[in-house]
Amino acid sequence: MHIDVFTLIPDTMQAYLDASILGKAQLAGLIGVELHNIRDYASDKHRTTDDEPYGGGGGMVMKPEPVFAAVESVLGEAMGSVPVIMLTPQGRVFTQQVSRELAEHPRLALICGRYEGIDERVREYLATDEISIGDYVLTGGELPALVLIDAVARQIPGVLGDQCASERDSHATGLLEHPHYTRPPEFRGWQVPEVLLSGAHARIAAWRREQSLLRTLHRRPELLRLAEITDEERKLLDDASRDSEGSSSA
Ligand code: 4GT
Repeated sequence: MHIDVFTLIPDTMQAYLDASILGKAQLAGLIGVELHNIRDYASDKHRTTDDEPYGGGGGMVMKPEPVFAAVESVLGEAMGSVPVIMLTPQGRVFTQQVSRELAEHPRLALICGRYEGIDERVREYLATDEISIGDYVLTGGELPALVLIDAVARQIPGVLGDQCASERDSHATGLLEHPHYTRPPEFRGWQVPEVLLSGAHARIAAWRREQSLLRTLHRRPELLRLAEITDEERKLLDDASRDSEGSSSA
């Protein structure tokens, strides 16, 4: 998977991309992330990338020419076959499902806005997709781009040490994850659940599944509509909802 990122502040993204799992994935050739400074594609002598909004109202808007020049020059012949994704609060909301869809592509291009945003013609005539990471406003699209890259990269086989790790995750199953524990077995008087120390693999799997189901019921019940649940599990959840009616312990 190759990802081209277009931004005015490439340096801010480099450290995160080069650390830990993403850094190793790049060294292993499993992903390649190239950061392109939009300012390098501004053609006037001051290399201007922003200007005042038509119609007034204050703030600055990113000019279209350097963004078009950057994306067209980097993608070249690949224009038209590579998704050009703008990160914007107005885009479709990023989910595990969207990250799985994007991970199918061999190459992606990401455009990060700053200031008040980017000239509308970039959205209309250059971008092929618009993605938001959630309903809040940030100072730029760089953090959303990193979020997208991180979520997509960890679906690529080999990026996580454990081949199946990304399939067990919260949300991958449609449910929240079970709790995790490690040594010591007692910390400040707080015990690790006995079943996890038992070595009984089937009991452990059953306990984890039940914890996942109950956590999802209590914290994110709306997720249960789409989750794959057996009839027996459905009954467990119905009983649990009935038991907790009026109370609130999660
Ligand atoms: C939030 C998101 C995003 C911003 C999000 C253009 C100028 C947009 C600043 C940018 N804020 N981008 N992608 N929720 N801010 O994904």
